[in-house]
Order: sequence, then structure tokens, then C-alpha cells
Amino acid sequence: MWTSLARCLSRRITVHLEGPRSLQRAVKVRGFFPLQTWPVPCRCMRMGTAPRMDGVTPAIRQVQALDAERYVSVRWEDGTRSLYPYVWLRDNCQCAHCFLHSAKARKLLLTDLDVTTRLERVTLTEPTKVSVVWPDQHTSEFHAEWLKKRCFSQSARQKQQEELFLNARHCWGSGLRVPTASFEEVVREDEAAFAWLHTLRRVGIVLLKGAPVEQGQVTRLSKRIGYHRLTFYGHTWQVQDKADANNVAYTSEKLSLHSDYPALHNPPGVQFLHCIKQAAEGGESEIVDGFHTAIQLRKENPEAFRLLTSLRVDFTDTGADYCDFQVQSKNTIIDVDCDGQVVRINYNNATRDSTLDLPLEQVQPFYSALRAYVDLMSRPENVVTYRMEPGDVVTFDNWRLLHGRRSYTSVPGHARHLEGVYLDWDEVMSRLRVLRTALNREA
Ligand code: OGA
Ligand code: NM2
Ligand code: ZN
Ligand code: ZN
Repeated sequence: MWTSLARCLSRRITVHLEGPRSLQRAVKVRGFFPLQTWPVPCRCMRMGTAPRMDGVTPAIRQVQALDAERYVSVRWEDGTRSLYPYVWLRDNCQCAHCFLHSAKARKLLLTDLDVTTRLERVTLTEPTKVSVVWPDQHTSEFHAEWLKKRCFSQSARQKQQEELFLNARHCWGSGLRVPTASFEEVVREDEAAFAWLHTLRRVGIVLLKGAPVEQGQVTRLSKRIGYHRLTFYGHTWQVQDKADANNVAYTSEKLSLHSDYPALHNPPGVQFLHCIKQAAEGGESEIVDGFHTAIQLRKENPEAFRLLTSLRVDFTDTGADYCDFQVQSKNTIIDVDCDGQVVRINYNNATRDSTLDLPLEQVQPFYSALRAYVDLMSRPENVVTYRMEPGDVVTFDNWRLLHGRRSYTSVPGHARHLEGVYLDWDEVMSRLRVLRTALNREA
């Protein structure tokens, strides 16, 4: 069952990048998501270009040194051209003197790099091999495939970056049917693990079913990636109604939509939550696509978006757990990168500090902006509600999703219990790439 899901997931994504019409065809064929529940592509996606190199080494027709610009020009068999700066070629010489192949790392020191180097000659020694002789007679060889991948054109760079980081996202609203997979298959099978992580990246959430109903499962799952992220709440943490709770999560109260741990300057990228025991009544989960709703806010209320992306808010977390702690951070509610893309949401109303380091006249506008975003994300069309059952492990993007839980009734002898663990995206993406390479799969 999972194998077909895995095929379905990767096909779905490849097809999606080709455009919405073929997307609809794929949905009908596979039926994984009913059409209305498909994550709706929207402006907040960074569109990637789908096809990767087909494994056939591209051939070169001609190479030429452009001395005025200090570029090597590579004319490909299909008539297109790529330009490579001399300095970059010299810096990236692949010979054993300049590059340590066992570490796939540069040996050449920057202080030994002539950043205005000239070249003596460039020749095409084979249809797929370029040789450069430098003025000091040092020789570098570059393969066509290696060069093609590193072409400096805007479209080639975009394609390479999408392949490396999978930043294109499927946005969704209340119509999302939460992607589901088998816990045991993900732990045991590479194909299943790849599909899981790929969907976790693209959609932001995957619900794994059928985990043993005992502690230790989120640790097993984090070992599948590599290692977890330790915080002051411990290696793993138990979400239960506790006396003298050191966090509002450890009560039976409602948790409004939040991301975990904005009190850290680098909040955990990924979270796994395993339901060991569900409440007799209440305790349902709610999720929202924080990126999708932030883009909606930018459109509907640009001033609120501007304030939430520019004003830094204080967060605080004090207590004792793994050890005693007094954590303080300053984060914008919505983080954007230098291109203006939304990259992280930092919001937990419980840990937002009463210290608010803003000029007096910016306080009221900040509250109005925050309220506008919270009201927008809470609209029924943006919220997905589900109920975790024992054996479910929800895995989600803590930089993107806001999540909440309804209050629950604590019945003695039937205490609700979830076990959680944090990871970071670097480690999760690393595992995704390793699996992709091992399975020889497309982005
Ligand atoms: C939390 C949390 C969800 C739940 O502990 O931060 O979001 O369902 N818990 O209890
Ligand atoms: N827990 C669940 O931001 C937060 O305080 C999130 C973290 C206690 C580890 C809750
Ligand atoms: Zn060299
Ligand atoms: Zn939480």
C-alpha cells in the first residue's frame, strides 16, 4: 500500500510543477487527494523547474576564452551557451592538489587564489571534458555534467537551488486531507521514508499511523533521520496534564494556534508528536498553513504584514525541566528572507513576553496587526481539524504550521498522553537528499 502511495506522492509533485491541468489529471488517476482537498497552488509557492538531468552527459560543441570579461564560454550541443568566470574555475579546480576527494571539500586556500587570474589556454579534450591551463602551468579538468549543473544563468541556478532545498510548497486550507502513511513502513523502508519526508517538506504535515502505543517511538523516528534536537524540555517530552506545569501545554487547557518555541532565536524546524493516550473528551488538533495565511495577510492587509515582518517581539520562557532555564528571544512574528519570501512563523501567545521593546506609538498598531493575522488564520477556510488516536504520530513543519489543541477533560486513570521530539530542517533535509540519491529519484 505504501509503495503505491510513495509512487503517487512523487508523481503528484512532479506533475504539479508542470501545471494545474495535468495536476487535475493526476488526481483523477491516483485519487490520493480528492480534487477539492488538493493543496491549492498559490502565489506563495516558489515554483521550481521540474526536470533534472536525464543521466545522459551533455556534450560540448566548442569552448572559448573570453579574455576581456575573463569568462570561459561553453557552447553546448543544443546550441545554448554557458559562461564561467576564470576565477571561479581556478577556485574549483578538481585536481588532488586543490580538492580533497575523500571529503568532497576544497583544499585550495583563498590566499593562494589569484582572484584576477588569466588563463593560458582552454581546450576541449573530449566532447565532455574541458581542460584549462593556467599561467603557472597548473592544469584543471572539468567535466561537462559538472559544468552544466553549475551554469550561472538565472534559470539554471533556480533549478539547482530547487533541487537542493525543495522550497516550492503546496499551500492548503481547510480542504486538505492530511497526508497519511504507515509508521512501520517509514521506519523500515527507504522508499516510504523518502515519500514521507518529501511530503513533509512540500505539504508541511504527514500523519503516520500504527506506531506501538508506548514511549520511545518518536526517538525511533528521529533516529531514522539521524538525531533529534535537545531543548530545555528534554530529549523527548511528555505532553500531559501536570501539577505545577512549567508550560501551558502541560495542562488540559485549550492551546490556541501557535508554533513551538519562539522563545528560542532558532526555533525547532520539525516536530513529531506521538499520541499514546487520547482524552475521553476533547483534545482535538487544529492546524493552519502559516505560509499560506501570511501571504493572504500580505494581500489583504499589507500594513499588518509589514509590521509583523519588521517589529521584533520579545518571547520569554522560564522554569526548570531538563535543567533550569531563563530563555529570552526577539523574533518577528513572520520571517521573510532577502527576496521577501515567507520562511518562518514565530508565534506562541503563551510565551510572548510582557516586555515589549517597541516605541510607545507602535504598541497599538502592533496589537492590531497581530490580531488581524490571528483572525485571518482562524477563519474556518484556513483551519484543518482532526483527532489523534493512540498510535498516531503527527510529523510537521514547525517553521510553517501553526497548531493548536482543544481543551480536554482529564479523567483519572485515563490521562491524555503525547510524547514529542524536535528536529531541525538541516538534518531532515539531509536525510531526504541521502534517500533521494540512494533511490536515484527526482526532486
Ligand atoms: C504542545 C502542543 C498539542 C496537543 O505541546 O506544544 O501543541 O495536542 N500539543 O497537546
Ligand atoms: N513543549 C511542548 O513554545 C512552547 O513553549 C511550546 C513546548 C512544552 C515542549 C511548548
Ligand atoms: Zn588544481
Ligand atoms: Zn505546540
